[in-house]
Amino acid sequence: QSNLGILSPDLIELAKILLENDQSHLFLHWSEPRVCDKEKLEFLHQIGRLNSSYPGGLAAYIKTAKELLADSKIGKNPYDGFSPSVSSGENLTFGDDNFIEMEKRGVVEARKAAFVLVAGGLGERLGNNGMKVALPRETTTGTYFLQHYIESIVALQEALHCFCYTDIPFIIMTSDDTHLRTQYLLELNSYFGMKPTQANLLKQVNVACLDDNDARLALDSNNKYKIQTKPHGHGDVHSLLYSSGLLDKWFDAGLKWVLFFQDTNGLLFTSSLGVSATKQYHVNSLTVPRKAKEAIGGITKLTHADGRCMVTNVEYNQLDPLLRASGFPDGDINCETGYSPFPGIINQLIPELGPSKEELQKTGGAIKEFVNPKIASDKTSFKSSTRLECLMQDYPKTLPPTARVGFTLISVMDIWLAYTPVKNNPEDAAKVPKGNPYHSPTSGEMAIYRANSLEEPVKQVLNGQEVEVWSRITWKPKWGMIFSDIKTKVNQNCEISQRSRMAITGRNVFIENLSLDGALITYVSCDIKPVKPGGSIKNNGWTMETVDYKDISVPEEIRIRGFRFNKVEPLEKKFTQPGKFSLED
Ligand code: UGB
Repeated sequence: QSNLGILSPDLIELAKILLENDQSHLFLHWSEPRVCDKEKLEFLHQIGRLNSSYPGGLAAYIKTAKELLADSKIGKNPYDGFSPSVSSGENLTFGDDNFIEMEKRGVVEARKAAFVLVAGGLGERLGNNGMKVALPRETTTGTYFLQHYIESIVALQEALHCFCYTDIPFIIMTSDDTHLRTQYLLELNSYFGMKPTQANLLKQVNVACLDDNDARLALDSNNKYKIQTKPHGHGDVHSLLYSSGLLDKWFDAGLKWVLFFQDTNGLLFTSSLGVSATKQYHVNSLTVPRKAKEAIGGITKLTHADGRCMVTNVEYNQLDPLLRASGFPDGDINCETGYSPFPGIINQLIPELGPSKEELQKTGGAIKEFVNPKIASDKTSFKSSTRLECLMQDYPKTLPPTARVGFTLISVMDIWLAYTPVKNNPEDAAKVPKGNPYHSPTSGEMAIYRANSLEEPVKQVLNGQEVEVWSRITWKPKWGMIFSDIKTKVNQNCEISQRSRMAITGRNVFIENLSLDGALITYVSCDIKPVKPGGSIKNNGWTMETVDYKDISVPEEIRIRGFRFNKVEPLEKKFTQPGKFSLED
């Protein structure tokens, strides 16, 4: 009865469904016909979008919300009836024969893999003004996280060129917060050397917010013809891959693995992919030794009184209470290794494509959700609206007991390569209990140098965090991605002092008999034949100067680290010909 035009019958039907699902409050305030018609039309289109982007539509969303909110109201533990225990997986020791074998196998398997980066979060805990994949991974070369991931995939593809008939697919899940910025970063930098057709963005959309325990959808306080929305979490990546048809497309193209990773981790996947293939895991998680109560989820075997059993992530805030309630009065504590017996999840997940495609078909791409309302002092209303959320690592929770779910636990040494996330702002990082990782821009960059160096470090306090400062050695992924390759590229007679800085860019650079005390940057314009630099180099190099994170005269991406480099006297060497070179004066 208005000027709403010809409305699609689907939208009218959807409005009826909402009324049937206790959502009449969405329409009660509607003005008489022909007033605010534009707003009403926008509202109907918004509910149409919210309906079509959620597996099972808004009716399913409201139903699940009612169930989860009822459980949360009575304080029901999602793990009720389950007993936690430590599961077994594949433990790898960095650099030993098994590790080397798994890495080599992983590289070969990578020709059948698609890479998926979840990058929809803005990183509220870090509190910087941009998105995290656009931050430099380290400031010696200034390589962005996204650039590093792309260069790693391209390097892998080039190494596999005789086996790879098609490009390795790379998907980035973005959100309203990060989509345009990601697109811009890629376009501005010519996709960092990847074909634009190879990197594709999938945007996750927010879900409707909930106002109360009856799962009434929340209206925007400034616009009564708009539903409030919030992010649904990184678990959306599974439904997006499923609904976009990519899983089918990849399966038909002969791919076997999907490799999920997140925005500021190292991309250390080769060994775990080797383990997936060897052990025929349907799902494999790359895990790291985890300090008790560290703010990362733990891989846990959960056995129910009724016989059900699963190996899955238990979030850090739930693991400790679950253990205490299950006969472990001390909760989550370090064992004799100095780490919790529950390996830490770092959101690097490898599902086997075929079984995962079948499973997601059953759920329409949906994975288990949770709700976390902040209850007001009257003990019934919410402090602010809430919404359902889901985590990508909760995918195994809906798998049948027959699924082979495993994990690959890497050694302490590998943590520096695999898990150096940049999550905490300097102030919060400085408050992290002694001995636990800071997970800050400072510790993230230092960990890269730690992984690449041998010379003894010096200790330094930067932005209130005591860190080890190692020689600043970095290289491009095409120079070396796996341990056995890197080992062949540096001979035994090399020494690089703690104050030094070195960056290697070319693929076929073999460092021989090099003694460096200063700074050396090598560029190679001929990448086919070997270039062998060596000799004894001493110069004033690059100095490191402390910076306070509060000093806004310094660019944000620098001051959040607490240091910056000054190029005093570096040796920059460009090799245009193959051969042996002495870099001595
Ligand atoms: N992300 C999205 O793409 N979309 C979203 O809606 C939200 C995030 P956080 P979180 O491995 O370090 C997880 O916020 O969720 C992306 C695990 O829960 O950094 O607090 C975002 O861009 C935890 O078990 O992590 O914690 C980023 O790339 C633990 O293991 C990624 O999702 C921890 O990660 C993760 O987002 C970890």
